[in-house]
Amino acid sequence: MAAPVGLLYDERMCAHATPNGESHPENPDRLRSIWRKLQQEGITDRCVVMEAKEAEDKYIASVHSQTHINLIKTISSAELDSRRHKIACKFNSIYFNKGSSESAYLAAGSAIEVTEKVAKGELSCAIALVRPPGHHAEHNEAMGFCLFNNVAIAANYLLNEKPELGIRKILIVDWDVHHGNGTQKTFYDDSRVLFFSVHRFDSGSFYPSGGDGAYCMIGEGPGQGYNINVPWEHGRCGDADYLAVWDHVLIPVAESFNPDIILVSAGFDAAAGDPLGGCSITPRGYAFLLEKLKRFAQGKLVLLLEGGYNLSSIANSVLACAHVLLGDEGYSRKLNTKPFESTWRVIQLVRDELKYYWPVLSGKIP
Ligand code: 6DK
Ligand code: ZN
Repeated sequence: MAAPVGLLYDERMCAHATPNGESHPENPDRLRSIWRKLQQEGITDRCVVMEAKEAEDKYIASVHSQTHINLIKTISSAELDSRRHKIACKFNSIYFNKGSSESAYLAAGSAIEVTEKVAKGELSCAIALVRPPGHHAEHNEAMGFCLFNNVAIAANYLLNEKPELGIRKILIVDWDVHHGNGTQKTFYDDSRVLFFSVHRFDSGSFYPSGGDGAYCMIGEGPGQGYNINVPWEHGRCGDADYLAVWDHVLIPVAESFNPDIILVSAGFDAAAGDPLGGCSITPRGYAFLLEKLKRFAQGKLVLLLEGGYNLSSIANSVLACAHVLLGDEGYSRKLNTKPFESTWRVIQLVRDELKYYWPVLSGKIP
């Protein structure tokens, strides 16, 4: 019998919230709305439900500086919210309250926990509903609602701490609408981790603005060719655009790379209705994209929640992904909309940039 599907949810990760109750898109209701939906639809009964465990500092240290770890560790005991607020202002798009440290440690620990269980085969695949999100967090910096880089910590854990599990090559697929700058930096010169990100770029003006998400950022040293960015020049991209990127960039590269496990930085802010993303992926679209990843690495797939700010869009999108992981039929139907002309241009630029490293990308798009 196939190993079960894991689902991690822990109310303690709802403790991270704005200090004075100001509204913020990255709030605890995000997790709760997803969880409620999965309960209503009977998904929670069909999965192995897991609780979070705090990550140990030594594993977080594979990505973050000791200074950064100390800051996150002590931020919740900083005397007053006003003091935390002042510290948060030094960062870019960050808030802290008294629950922030514990939530950050639980999110990173959850990523490690589910990833290890999937790598071992105790779970066939898994979804970890974590927050705060992680993919913007850099070596020495919290930013973009992210405190610790959960996905990078989990990937390093497998590679550095668990060689006996035989995970030598990890594909990270970041479909959050924002570029995963922190993850990119962590593995920029590392050929064991292929980082693939598709995100809004808008000539470098879309968060996290700057040039890091450009298609010419392909990695360096031994990591050259192992960093792939697909930067949208505008919003409105949807199922057909993402599908074209999968068919003409990600899937051919994944076939050549042949990963031992796939970690998805699964933000749902490119979903239709998201207030920050401006894109239009449907739940069925997400299901279709995920289905295409299932045939790699013997189905060893881990979804780690990143962004996504429309409560019903994220709940319905995670639900569709859960159906795919559970092997339910009929959730990933091809949609017959067409990609934008600009999508083909971006895809061709990415293919030309990377064809030297991935010959399968040579030539014009069929
Ligand atoms: N700030 C993320 O989704 C985080 O990638 C995105 C961070 C965007 C910061 C800029 C921004 C707002 C917008 C509206 C209201 C308050 C702040 F890391 C992830 F969570 F995944 O749009
Ligand atoms: Zn995002």
